[in-house]
Amino acid sequence: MKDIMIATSNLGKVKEYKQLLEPLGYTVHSLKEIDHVDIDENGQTFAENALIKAKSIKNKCDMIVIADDSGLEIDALNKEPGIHSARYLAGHDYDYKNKIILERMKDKTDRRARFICAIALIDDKQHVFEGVMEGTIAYEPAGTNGFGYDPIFVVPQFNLTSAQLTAQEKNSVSHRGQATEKLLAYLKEHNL
Ligand code: ITT
Repeated sequence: MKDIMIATSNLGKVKEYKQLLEPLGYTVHSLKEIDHVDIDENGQTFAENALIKAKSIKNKCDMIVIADDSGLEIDALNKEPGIHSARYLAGHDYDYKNKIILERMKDKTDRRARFICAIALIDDKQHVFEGVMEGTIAYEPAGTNGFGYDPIFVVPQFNLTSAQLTAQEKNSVSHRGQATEKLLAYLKEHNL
């Protein structure tokens, strides 16, 4: 087994990386296994923030370290919450955050939105692997799978919210699934 540290405290992400990487022979570790590190995510893009997280953890453990910065962009809300997806309406749970987004979207006919994921990996160079899942914002929340904004994001291939998809279905089309495919191609090419 090869070990890989995902520099995240988000349990939803950890679960998805386990589903994506463990069948391929990687043991997935996360920040709960190491001492707390303060990370200032002050980048302007998903890629910059992913690199900031990966760099902060890189020397704290002796294995491949990757970091994931991701979020939801909604066209009718000027691409909000975007890189602020985790901090949006800070202190509230996702039932509330999703409710507020649906209220803000009440009269919007342009429902286009996308999930974006940037995975950073640092070896002798810096690498960022990106994935995007295009979709629309639902009118009502639906589904209990996944995490975060999944209940309000409709995936066109299934005509269901990503919270109504099985893990396998979501990973087959998701931003994280696509970025992970690119990461895996790199790891394979470099025998990592
Ligand atoms: P780490 O920085 O510790 O990885 P975080 O949750 O703070 O955890 P981000 O800054 O990358 O991570 O914020 C990502 C947010 O975007 C996440 O908290 C969700 O609200 C949302 N998000 C990202 N991917 C998602 C997905 O697949 N499904 C639903 N929501 C997602």
